Amino acid sequence: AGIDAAKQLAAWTAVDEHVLPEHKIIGIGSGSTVPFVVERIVAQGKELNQTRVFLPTGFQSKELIVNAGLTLGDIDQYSDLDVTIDGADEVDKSLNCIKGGGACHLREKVLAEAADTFIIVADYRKNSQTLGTTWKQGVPVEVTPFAYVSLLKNLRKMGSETATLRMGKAKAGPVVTDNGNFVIDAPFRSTRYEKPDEILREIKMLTGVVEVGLFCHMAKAAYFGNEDGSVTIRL
Ligand code: DER
Repeated sequence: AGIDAAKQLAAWTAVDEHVLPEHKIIGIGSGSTVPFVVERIVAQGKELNQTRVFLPTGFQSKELIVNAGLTLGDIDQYSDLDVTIDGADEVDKSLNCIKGGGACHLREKVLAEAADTFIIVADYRKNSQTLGTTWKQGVPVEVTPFAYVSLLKNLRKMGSETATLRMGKAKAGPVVTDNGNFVIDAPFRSTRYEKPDEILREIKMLTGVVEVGLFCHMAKAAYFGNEDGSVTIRL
């Protein structure tokens, strides 16, 4: 099966097991796997979905919810979620994740934390023993634009010698997040990724950092769609 079939498989299996009729307040992540999550929830039927609200993790996620005819909820009103489902850029054996490939990790982490259950859905390319094995772009760090130069210096001093400001592809200048901030991608030597929560804490303490794309000890389960049409579930 191709990558998309693997994403769909992970998403459908996770929704079938973790988005049950009693779950009413649901966080929807960002990226190219979550559209399969939304399509599977829509398939649960209009009647059930009219009893639910769906909270987005950014512009793309909001569009997904609106275009699927699902009801948008605001986190200010629904601050306790039943379940949040999201993709990831890489997942290690302890379910620590690198997230932020889509520059949405600030709101993703807020909704992941606010949910009773946080579930990761991904294709087989994200299934690693240690972070940094397949994802080479580094740890995505959302930063306030005012501090990006000093942060590049401090991240390089911290051991990320090749930390770089994420530039737009179809846009001159840097990527700007849904929150009006910049993203620095900070690669580390592979041994550093063995203790992702140490990198997380060190980066988070740097002045000007808004949020770090390392989700440590947050996911309750990860669903990986495999090339052979099977699903790997890690708890
Ligand atoms: O930015 C993120 O963390 C998104 O969840 C994204 O990176 C997930 O990747 P995907 O497009 O492979 O689902």
